[in-house]
Amino acid sequence: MRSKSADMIVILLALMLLSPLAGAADSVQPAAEVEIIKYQFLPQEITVKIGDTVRWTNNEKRQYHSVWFEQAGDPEPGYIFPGETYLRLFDKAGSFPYHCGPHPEMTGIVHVK
Ligand SMILES: [Cu+2]
Repeated sequence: MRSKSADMIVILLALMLLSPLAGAADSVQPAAEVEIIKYQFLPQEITVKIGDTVRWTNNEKRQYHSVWFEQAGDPEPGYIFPGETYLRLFDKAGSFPYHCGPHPEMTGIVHVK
């Protein structure tokens, strides 16, 4: 007979394997990082390679933001709250401007080569 704690470990492992979010977060290695702080995207302009993933991190104390590639045809994404991140894969070459949904004056651009 297995102990209760052994059963618990099996259940936890099963949950980890079944969770698509856990798998995705672990497998993605961002090629570039953008910090969101004081109503700015820093750096405001970045260049990555085709196939790269960029990670935005909201480092504000209280303010939420979003990273919206509206010109690329993306639907408006959810807000990123302090401490949260947003990941986007770039699979085509080009220059992709974006802005914050709630604060359209916050802009950035990703160049993909
Ligand atoms: Cu914003």
